[in-house]
Amino acid sequence: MSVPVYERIIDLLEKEGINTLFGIPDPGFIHMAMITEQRGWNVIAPHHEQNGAFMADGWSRMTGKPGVCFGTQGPGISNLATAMIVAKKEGSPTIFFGGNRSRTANQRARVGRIQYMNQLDHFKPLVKYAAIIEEPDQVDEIIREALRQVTTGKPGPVYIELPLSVIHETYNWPPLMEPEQYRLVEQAASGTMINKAVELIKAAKNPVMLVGQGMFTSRSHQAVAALAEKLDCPILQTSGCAMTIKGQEERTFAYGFSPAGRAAASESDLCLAIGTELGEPVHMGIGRHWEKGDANRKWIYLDRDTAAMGVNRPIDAPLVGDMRDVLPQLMAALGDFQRTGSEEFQGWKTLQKEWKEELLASVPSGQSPVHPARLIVEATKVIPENAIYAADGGSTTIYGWTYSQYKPEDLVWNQNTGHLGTGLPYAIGAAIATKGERPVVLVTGDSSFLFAISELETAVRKKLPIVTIVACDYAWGLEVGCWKKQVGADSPETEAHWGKWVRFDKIAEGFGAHGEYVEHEADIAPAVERAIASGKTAVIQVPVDAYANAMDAPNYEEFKSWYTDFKAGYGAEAEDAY
Ligand SMILES: Cc1ncc(C[n+]2csc(CCOP(=O)(O)OP(=O)(O)O)c2C)c(N)n1
Ligand SMILES: [Mg+2]
Repeated sequence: MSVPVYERIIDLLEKEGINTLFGIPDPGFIHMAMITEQRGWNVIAPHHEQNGAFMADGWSRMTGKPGVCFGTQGPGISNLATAMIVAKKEGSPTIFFGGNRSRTANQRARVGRIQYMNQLDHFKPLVKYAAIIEEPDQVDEIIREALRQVTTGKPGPVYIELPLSVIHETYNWPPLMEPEQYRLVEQAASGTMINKAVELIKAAKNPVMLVGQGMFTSRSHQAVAALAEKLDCPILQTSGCAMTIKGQEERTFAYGFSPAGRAAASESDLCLAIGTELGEPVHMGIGRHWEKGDANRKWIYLDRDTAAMGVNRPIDAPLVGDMRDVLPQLMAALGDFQRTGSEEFQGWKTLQKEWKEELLASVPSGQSPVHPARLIVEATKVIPENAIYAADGGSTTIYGWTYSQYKPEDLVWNQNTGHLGTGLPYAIGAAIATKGERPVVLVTGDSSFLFAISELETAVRKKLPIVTIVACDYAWGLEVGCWKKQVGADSPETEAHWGKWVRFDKIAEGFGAHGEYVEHEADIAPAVERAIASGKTAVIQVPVDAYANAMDAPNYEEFKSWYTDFKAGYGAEAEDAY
């Protein structure tokens, strides 16, 4: 049957279970938008293409499927460039479609071509794969290569260009194939290495599991929980995966940001690292909390990226594969083996409990403006079980890591890139992915919220239950701290502060959302509860103690230590941190 190019692309994406498109439709994409909506897809137009790409990323994080976004020729697609860089850094499988003029425009020498640039040359270095569909008969080949690239190895972005001259052409395509016919849909690990991992696990006295964002994006929560129960060992959260699997609360400690996490890492004799880059925020598995016992600690590393094995640190049992396939494989190989947690592990659980209680008791109360730690405690203690947590901001995020009373199973935030302004778009993507059935709570710094605040309209239009809590110091708080620490108490803090008169609650109302301005700590939790119960898009503005936000972010030394050039055997001082 003869079908236009734009429709064939949708057929191919639909085969992968994709049903959502983010972008601002223009003549290059209106037909695609129309046909997808007719088929029951979600089509979401953001107010900035970059935000649309971040929404696609948030959607992908909650579905485990590639996100799809598009931008019009010239300015629309150039607005997507940042998001391509971020997707590459974050390992987000995002398909970026760009419109363009007809293919002949690419070959012209004339100047002054309106809304035109050689897009491929600009974007090629930013993505894993970039191609222009020049002829209809290339559609299947190029789209399948795009799907192969985003989902294979380290997930990442691709760029596919659709010139106006091609998008409406029709063609008689062959029947659609199943994904397993054109790409790797299952990837189990080497049997030899699985056996080696089993031996290491059986021999270990104090194993730990270090679990990163890969668990979350592959939606492998339950498989990780089953393994942790079999090993009866701690789950150490990387900061990118600061989430807690239901039923695993007692064994879950933040690596680096909790005394129990630090103790478990340094006392362990085996680390099973899953879905993490083993990057600087976990000191590459070598520095700081790993330094003690490094010579005798064994490492099992499970990741999809063949080329990541043994790069940051030596690995004893590399398990290359998709954790959806490797975790069941490892469980089967372990058979009826069942560990009983060590005495040390019991001690870390007690340490964690006591530390949490002490921490809570130490949070300043009765201050005006509210202390940022108090804001986090009050705002997070009433978040319901099924909520998705989103984070954005500088000091606000650091306070959140330590003081959050909510243990999210699903957390969307931009940990690897640290790209501010992703919070609201991620929240929107996550809410769309869960069909508005789960509340999304975004805790954000005020400056970060302003980057994409226009998307409040999108959230209202799509009727999304997103509650945003804005910690207001009317400043780039983390940078204010840098000024004070590096230049001195009387530093000029050039352009680190901005208008104290800004009212986020009123801006929210202007967009059609519910807005509240809360000054007293006792009013925070009721406001959050009300907003969540309303099921509507809501913004709660809470002024916070700006000095504390800048200067007292907890575990700041730990955060600073991420920026260190670790060497094998590197010590705990983090002297050369920035
Ligand atoms: C896009 C982007 N620009 C700049 C930075 C550097 N940066 C990191 S934290 C921060 C301050 C964030 O301020 P705010 O969102 O108000 O949070 P606060 O620190 O005040 O809690 C800045 C500028 C960044 N990470 N990302
Ligand atoms: Mg701020």
